[in-house]
Amino acid sequence: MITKFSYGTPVETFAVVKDFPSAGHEQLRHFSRKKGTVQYFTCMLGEEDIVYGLGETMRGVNKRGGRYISFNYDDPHHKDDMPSMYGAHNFLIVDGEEPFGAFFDTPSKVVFDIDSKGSGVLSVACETQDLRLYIIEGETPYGIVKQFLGIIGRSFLPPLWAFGYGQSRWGYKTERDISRVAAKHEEAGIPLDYICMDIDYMDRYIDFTVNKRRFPNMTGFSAKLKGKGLHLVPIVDAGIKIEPGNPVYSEGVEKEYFCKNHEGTFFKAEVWPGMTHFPDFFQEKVRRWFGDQYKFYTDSGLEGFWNDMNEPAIFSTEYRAKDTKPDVERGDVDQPERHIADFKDFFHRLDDGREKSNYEVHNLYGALMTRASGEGLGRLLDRRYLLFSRSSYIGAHRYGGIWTGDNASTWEMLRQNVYHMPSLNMCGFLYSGADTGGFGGNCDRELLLRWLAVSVFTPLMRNHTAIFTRNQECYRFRKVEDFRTVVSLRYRLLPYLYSEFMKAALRQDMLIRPLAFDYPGDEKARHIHDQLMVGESVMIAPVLEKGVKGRVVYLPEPMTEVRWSSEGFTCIEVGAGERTVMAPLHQVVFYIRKGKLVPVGKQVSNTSELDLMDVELLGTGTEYEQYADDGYTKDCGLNRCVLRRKA
Ligand code: MIG
Repeated sequence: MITKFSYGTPVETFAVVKDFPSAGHEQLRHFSRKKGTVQYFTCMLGEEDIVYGLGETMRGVNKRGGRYISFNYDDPHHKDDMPSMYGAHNFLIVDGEEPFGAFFDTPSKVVFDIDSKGSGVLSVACETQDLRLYIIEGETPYGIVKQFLGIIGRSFLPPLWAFGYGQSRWGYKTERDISRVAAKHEEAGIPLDYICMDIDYMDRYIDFTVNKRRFPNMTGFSAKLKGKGLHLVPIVDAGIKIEPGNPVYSEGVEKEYFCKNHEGTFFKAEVWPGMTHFPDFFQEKVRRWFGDQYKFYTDSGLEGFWNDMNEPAIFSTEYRAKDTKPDVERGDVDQPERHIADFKDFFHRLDDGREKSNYEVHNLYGALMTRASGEGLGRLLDRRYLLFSRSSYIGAHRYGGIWTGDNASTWEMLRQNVYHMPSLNMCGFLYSGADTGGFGGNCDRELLLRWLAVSVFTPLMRNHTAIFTRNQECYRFRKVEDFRTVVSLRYRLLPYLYSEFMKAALRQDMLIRPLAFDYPGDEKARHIHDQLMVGESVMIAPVLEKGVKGRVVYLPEPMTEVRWSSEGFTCIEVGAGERTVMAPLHQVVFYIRKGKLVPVGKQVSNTSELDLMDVELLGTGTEYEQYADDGYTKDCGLNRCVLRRKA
């Protein structure tokens, strides 16, 4: 049961696609509301309640005990107490005696205090009078999430190649750099589907340009790679360089498509290209115009993109020098204060005619960039596109995926990747993943192997790292055959992983879940967050600790333990309960639920060689409903081919 409450005149966020009549305010039962300068909602948690959700936030799967601020922000220091990440996913689920979900649908800042003081109080402070609140009641947290996913619309459907392995590094500059990455993977026998091009492919970091010296013939180059089954994925930043002669700049100025400041002139922000203007993605016509710019790339045969810097990230402005210190006097020290003034100084024209400062509608900016590019690519391409963005708001999941930004090469960040996946799934972001191996810092062999063994199971599986960090491609490390083994598992599992992703997307369900969602009533499973369910058949229990050879795994029911190594799959049946499992670096262990099957395909060097239907079956089930299609046709409904197989 879903009840909608409306307060003030809410901004259209496009998160919810279903229309509901608003209920009377007196019907709000789960929270008590206080109206002041903020809308303040509170409730009491039961001693044993778990709070799920909040998508891209730190601290783990159970959000209880922390304070989280929905205010999209570019901060690479992903510590446990970091209040804001790049996305705003304001949906939480209280798993108590009477479980319920709550979605605070507003693009303004929202502060969630989930019992941070240990007094049992959950409070939500929305910094606006205008919002919609959806309360969802149901029997179980999983049931509540499914209701929520039902009203926010279907996930974006990437092409099959987007489920392959991707290699990226900030620092690849030339056609030669990229060719070398392709050749080295081939040489090492490591499957690969795409290579990302970071900002250095551009002419002086200007969007919708290519540096001609570095890439003399992008069309020819992308065709050559495609011949080998490889895709190029360029980055696109939010800001448009101020430069006469940059046609996107000139047209944007002429048509007044850029955001203006309080003086009514175009707002200037320094980002990678120098001073830029920000497109006002809040306007339909601007979104259309921006989306159409991707033609520059699609004309060269490119079909995959990552959108960056769209919180938006700002280095400096006309009024604020780069090194301004946080404005502590304002009181709120854990806020990105030095940028607050920037965000208050540029404005958006909403489709309903109102004008709002970026600060007031901040959390929608990146999501609307994603929408603009997703819709543009939808018009430009006759096939599915790959798109993932750094900033997001619920609703953007219908147009693209997300990655979790600038993590680091640490074991803590690997664990955080595991915790993020189910929370992101609860908020609709099925196509997601972290920078495998870590963005900041230097990754070592052990961490990369363990991290790859986790990423095998996340829809976005991309190795990415920052400039000035140690090279992190698999072939840079000793005993490259171990990396080949781990990455190859991804490809052997693709018939299952792709099928499960598409089923989850088309049915508006989760792909990656906490154990508690599949084993309600199992008290032990309820508190395990370093193991995950992936699709209907698989449970993973990855090794997340340095220097260990295995771990303790909890099995809520008897399962098939599958050990993958260079020799292939070995399966044994194991009983329910706790079990110590050895998992050396060159092997990956995962579990298949009792009575379930996993189809595994043949070894390939990329998805262009993959036959989704040429599979053998692992596990103890008798039937598996496999989803398979050509991997690129847009209207999957029509190309859908559901098979039932007898073991
Ligand atoms: O200020 O384009 O999160 O993935 O490599 C840094 C360079 C800008 C941030 C992205 C990261 C990317 C980097 N970008």
